[in-house]
Amino acid sequence: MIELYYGPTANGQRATVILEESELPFRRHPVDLAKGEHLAADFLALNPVGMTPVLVDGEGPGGKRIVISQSIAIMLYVAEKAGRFIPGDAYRRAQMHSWLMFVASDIAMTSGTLFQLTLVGSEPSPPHMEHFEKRLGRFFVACDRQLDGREYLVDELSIADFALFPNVAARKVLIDRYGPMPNLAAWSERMAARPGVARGMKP
Ligand SMILES: N[C@@H](CCC(=O)N[C@@H](CS)C(=O)NCC(=O)O)C(=O)O
Repeated sequence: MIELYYGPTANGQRATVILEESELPFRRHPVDLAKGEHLAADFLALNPVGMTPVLVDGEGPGGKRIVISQSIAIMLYVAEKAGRFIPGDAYRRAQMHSWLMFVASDIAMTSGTLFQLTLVGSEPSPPHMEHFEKRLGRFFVACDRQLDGREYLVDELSIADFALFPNVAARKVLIDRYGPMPNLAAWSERMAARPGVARGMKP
């Protein structure tokens, strides 16, 4: 059985969305970040970095228990195990990896920085917030262009779409502020309408 330790954030949602969509059985273990549960000894034993999400599969490759952190690595693991959402075609697969890295290192990072700024000082600094919001807006415009004439980022539905969705859902306001982004807005509605995505987005 797969056990998932997660917080109700975009990183956690990436894991719950791919698990719900893959239809593999799993058990949810919410981790209360506000209470510091991610820094408790039992959680640090799973991930010494003290970050959610973490997936534990008692029946990993070769029947061995495996512990995986990093939301994108979790998505790749689950999709591979389920045999879904990873293009069979090498060209599309390479494109999917490119979008996954963009989500992980640029989109999620910038969105995470915006959240971190709200934790520093009594008021988030407006120039810093604006800088990172503009940057994220620019990244969303790139996604909108990629989706022009396509239903999904690499033409077929893949984990790149599931990886991106939680960040777009969390920062929807930027679509209008730095848009118009009609392709990204329509894609977002298509993604939100999927029952697996809807279940995965619930805390
Ligand atoms: N790159 C990591 C980021 C994980 C992450 O930032 N997790 C947050 C919750 S969204 C966390 O556990 N933060 C606790 C901390 O930074 O102390 C991933 O994709 O999983």
